[in-house]
Amino acid sequence: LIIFTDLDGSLLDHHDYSWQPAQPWLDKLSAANIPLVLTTSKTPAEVAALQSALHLTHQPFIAENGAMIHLPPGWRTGDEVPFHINGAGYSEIRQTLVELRQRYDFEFRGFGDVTPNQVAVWTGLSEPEAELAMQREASEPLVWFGNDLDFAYLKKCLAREGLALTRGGRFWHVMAAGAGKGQAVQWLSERYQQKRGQPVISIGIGDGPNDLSMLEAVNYAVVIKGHHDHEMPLHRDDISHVFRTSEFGPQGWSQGLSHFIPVF
Ligand code: 2M8
Ligand code: MG
Ligand code: MG
Repeated sequence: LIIFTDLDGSLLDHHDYSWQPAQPWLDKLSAANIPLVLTTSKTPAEVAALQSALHLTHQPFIAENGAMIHLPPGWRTGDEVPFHINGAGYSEIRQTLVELRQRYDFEFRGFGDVTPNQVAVWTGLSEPEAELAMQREASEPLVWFGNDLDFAYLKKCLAREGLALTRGGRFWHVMAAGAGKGQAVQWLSERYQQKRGQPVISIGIGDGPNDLSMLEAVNYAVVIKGHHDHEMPLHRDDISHVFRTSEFGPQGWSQGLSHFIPVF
């Protein structure tokens, strides 16, 4: 068994980023040696900090919505690098966004346009935490201030450059088209399978539209009640494979695990 989990709004509370209500379940997973793979839109710098707070530093993780996969020592073969990057790097993404904005007057602000204080105000993170969130490697979160028509046009322009927009809890995220949490989960599941020499069963846990591809890529899906009104449609939406929680954040997270792993 492997568990892939989103952070904000799932393992972490949407507002204060706490995970206390999930602590009993975190302890059970670690006692049973069940890998918990953080699968998030956060940066590698943010995930590394959280991994050590959660005592998960020996695990691989998926950052920046699947654009970055980190393999810890012991997971790499030969001259393999610690990070796998899917698609365009950050400076390339920024350059494309800035050029498009100059040409069409698109109204958006990305993390690369603002100060750590502004990111702290947007997110509720502290300024030092905001600085970690601004260390982007392969995706750019942005706030859109324009109208729907212009947004649709931005989407089209980005698609021509091989980039796509996906929706997080607070921001739109620009990243390589085709990269995503689902693709990264699939890639990493295969690595686990190779390492163990047997098929693995996976549970995915997420609350937002950017989690849908991950929830499709796992065997069992926990859809956490979200602080948004987007529908969370899944292809195989039957009660034996998908559980939708009645609670938010880390409470819902625990509810989901208790549903699929009732023996603990
Ligand atoms: C950003 O991501 C969240 C996740 O859903 C969002 O879009 O609301 C990230 O880019 C991340 O780096 C940051 O920690 C987070 C803080 O709210 O916002
Ligand atoms: Mg989330
Ligand atoms: Mg997320």
